Amino acid sequence: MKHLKEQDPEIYACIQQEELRQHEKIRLIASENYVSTAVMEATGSVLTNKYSEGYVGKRYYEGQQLVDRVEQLAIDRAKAIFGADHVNVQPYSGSPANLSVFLAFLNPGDTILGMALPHGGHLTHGAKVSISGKYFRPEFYSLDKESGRLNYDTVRSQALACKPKILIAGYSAYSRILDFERFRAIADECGALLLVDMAHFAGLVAGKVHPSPVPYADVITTTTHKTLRGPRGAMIMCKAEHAGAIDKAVFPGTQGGPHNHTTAAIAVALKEADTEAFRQYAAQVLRNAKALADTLISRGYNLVTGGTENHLMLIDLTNKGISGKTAARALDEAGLVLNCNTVPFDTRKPFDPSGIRMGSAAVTSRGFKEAQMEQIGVWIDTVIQNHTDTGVQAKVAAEIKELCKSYPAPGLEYLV
Ligand code: DSN
Repeated sequence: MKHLKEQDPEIYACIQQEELRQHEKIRLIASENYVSTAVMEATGSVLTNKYSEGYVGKRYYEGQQLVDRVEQLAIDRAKAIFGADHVNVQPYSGSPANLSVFLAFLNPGDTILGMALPHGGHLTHGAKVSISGKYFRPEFYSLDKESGRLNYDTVRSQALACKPKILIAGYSAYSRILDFERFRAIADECGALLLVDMAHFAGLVAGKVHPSPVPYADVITTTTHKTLRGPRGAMIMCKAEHAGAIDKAVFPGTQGGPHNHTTAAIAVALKEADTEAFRQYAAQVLRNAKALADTLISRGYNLVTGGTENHLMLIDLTNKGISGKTAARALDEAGLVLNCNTVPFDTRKPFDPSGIRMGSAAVTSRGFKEAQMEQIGVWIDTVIQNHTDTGVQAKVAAEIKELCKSYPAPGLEYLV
């Protein structure tokens, strides 16, 4: 980055320090990952200089010879991996992707039914602070109080009562596999379209270690940067009959020109995702989550739903006498980066809730296996038990730095 270093030393210094932070801390934020150097190179390419409003073969600007090729490669690769009829690779990220789906099928005031945000749903699934909750009429299903799991009979009776135009299946903090067949049946019974937001588990679907929603959903949205390990971006997949409505809703409905550098990086990430190495990564993500979950359960931690079937764990810290925010801050000081999170039926406020959320994707990308996950569980417990002790935090941080030297993160190998 010699040009950046010369021209903008302040930003250069921030990026250098961020590289170090990502290298020497253990990143457990369930929505984060490390992209490959190839994905990073495509993201930082001249494609950022080009305007391309429109779609392949039908653009409003000239000079699209290579951009068309890039976008078609991204589409073809997504179709090959996920088996979808139609793919739009232009959404800037997950929230605009979901908004585009609403624009395609809803009028203001129409009803949508999704998982409640405090129960693990997403802001864009109808939360009242989001445009999805302001312009449409959101209804929510909750998790079962006893099991912490979805109760499909409850989802069904709510759907039959409120008759949503769109039924949403998807989450940002739920550690179980969704029953897509059941969601499909409920959507059919109440006359709704089924939207699956697979942002969190797209990489697990691509890696063939998680059921695919493609045979069941009318429309699927996903970000490309979580378990899928691509750049910040998103895709919408749908059945052929919805292709026109989706494309129109993305452009010109909610967006202008696509971010071609991101499209190229998505194409690269999808090529990587169609390899045996990626399938092994996806399988290891699951084993790693289970190893960490089992370690924490054995130390008396209360995992919502009692465990995990994906990359994600949600822990209710109420029985440990510490809030989610206090725990997350202490853990960050100790080199364990995660986020505080509401738990179902939380009595605390979202900014300082009762839980913490973790995921195993980023650590798996840097090569951690079950033994390192068990060690992470021990460190988490040690820091939480001694959360006011900065000496303990410093000691754990030093041990983590040492461990990370043996597991260079993709793209940051030069730091070891
Ligand atoms: N905010 C993301 C997450 O952390 O799960 C989802 O968009």
